Amino acid sequence: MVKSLMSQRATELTRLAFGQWKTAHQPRCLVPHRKYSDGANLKEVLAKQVPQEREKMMGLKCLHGDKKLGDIKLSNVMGGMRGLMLLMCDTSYVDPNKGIFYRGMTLKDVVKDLPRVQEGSKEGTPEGAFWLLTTGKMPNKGQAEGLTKEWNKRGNVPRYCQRLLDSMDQRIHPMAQLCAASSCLDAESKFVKAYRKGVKRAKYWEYIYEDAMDLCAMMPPVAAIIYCNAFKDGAGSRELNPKEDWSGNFCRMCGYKDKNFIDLMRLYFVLHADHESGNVSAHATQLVGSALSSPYLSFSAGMAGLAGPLHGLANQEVLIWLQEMIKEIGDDPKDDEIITYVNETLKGGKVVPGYGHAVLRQTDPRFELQNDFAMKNCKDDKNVKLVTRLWKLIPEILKKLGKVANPYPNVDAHSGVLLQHYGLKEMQYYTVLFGVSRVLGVMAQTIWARALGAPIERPKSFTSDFLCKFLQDKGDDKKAGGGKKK
Ligand code: CMX
Repeated sequence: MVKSLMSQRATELTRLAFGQWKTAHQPRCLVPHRKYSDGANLKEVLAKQVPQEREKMMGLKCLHGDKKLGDIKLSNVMGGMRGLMLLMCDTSYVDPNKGIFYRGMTLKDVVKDLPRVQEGSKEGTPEGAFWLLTTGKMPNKGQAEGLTKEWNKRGNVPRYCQRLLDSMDQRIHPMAQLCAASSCLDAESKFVKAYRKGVKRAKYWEYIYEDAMDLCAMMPPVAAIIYCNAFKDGAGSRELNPKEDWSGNFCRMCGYKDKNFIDLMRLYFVLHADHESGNVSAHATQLVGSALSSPYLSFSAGMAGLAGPLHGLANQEVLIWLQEMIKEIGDDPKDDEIITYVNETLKGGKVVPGYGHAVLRQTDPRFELQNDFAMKNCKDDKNVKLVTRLWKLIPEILKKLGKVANPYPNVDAHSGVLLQHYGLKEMQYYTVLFGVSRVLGVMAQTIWARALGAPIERPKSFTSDFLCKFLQDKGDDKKAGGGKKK
């Protein structure tokens, strides 16, 4: 009797949770969440949201756990799992035509609405974007400012990590240095310490949150040390200035003071922060985090993925390709010369870097937003002009190949020339900037993954022989079944 009453109550609760979910969830992907959250402290705001989100998940699992989301074809398995609805991620969503949405807002709206915190700044802060990604609500100015202050307090890089970076042979790529720095910071992990002592699962997220906040705070100084060691003989400040924001501190530590450049970096960090959870860097971070490795280790794994030429390294590759093109046909080539050069690249078996995307099917809005910035601030720059011309020419060439799913430019096709314009010319470093930005999205995702108890990932793999036999047996069954029917 008691048992049946309890199970009745459980069903009631899940139905209730699902009722709330039905009204709250579906629009969340599509409808902007502009209402400010109550409270100045991010952790307190999240502490209120976590129980509601947990109920929603419980409702989903209990009431709909056996619903099908689609069929799996062998081509999906052999095609990098593209198109399969396999992951849940609330921080952002990529629409093939409209691009990325941060918590239901287009990037254009995010960029427009983020609070301007620093005096005279024309761009919102990445700190504000982190607030949006974690809470689902646009921060007000005080909330965004509060996060900047908190990160300035948390951002001092421990001496052992500085020593590790100082000892790096400069043949080690800046991205490999970033992975090493982030891994070694695992020694700071509050989650690891709490886990060793024994902490309830429901409380994991609170320690993960602390690690995520510390890691975000330390990212600009870590990246600045890598930059100064590699390109400025180790010169440069390693102290955070409490009066500056995340981007301002980063630029000053790297030796850049131009206010427009700091604004560019604010924009850059906001634009590159998140891109769902299926891309290589985000997924690697989530996969490793699902084993309860610390956020430092899981971020390091994500950065190892970002360092690949088909992913984040493409922004470096774009510039190398562009410079080689300029060397060969000059910085003001005729259209025909550009077309021939692009065709030569393709004939050489290479991809055109900065073009194409696994999910997007239109020009990446992140490309367009960077182009808007360029048109306002440096439209006469020769490289900027060239990038704008390529935008018109390359899609037509790629379309003719007949196999490229998205012939339009992605985020990486623009960032390099803007950085070059302001004097940050060391292209081997560009993916580190991408990584600094990406920490925001993947840490927001990690906090929620632990808050909602996402389990360890363990998809089943099969040998190719098993698959052949499985398919053959299925074919035989069909034949036999067909025979019976007749
Ligand atoms: N230039 C030439 N060929 C391209 C191409 C490009 N920019 N983009 C895709 N193709 C080719 C692919 O190589 C593939 O050819 P094969 O069948 O001969 O192997 C074919 O078109 C189909 O590929 P697709 O379905 O269009 O693209 P994928 O989802 O497989 O790959 C991506 C997506 C991004 C890896 C690919 O477009 C590419 O290599 N682009 C250039 C590198 C780049 O800019 N990467 C950055 C992406 C943004 C990011 O993740 O950071």
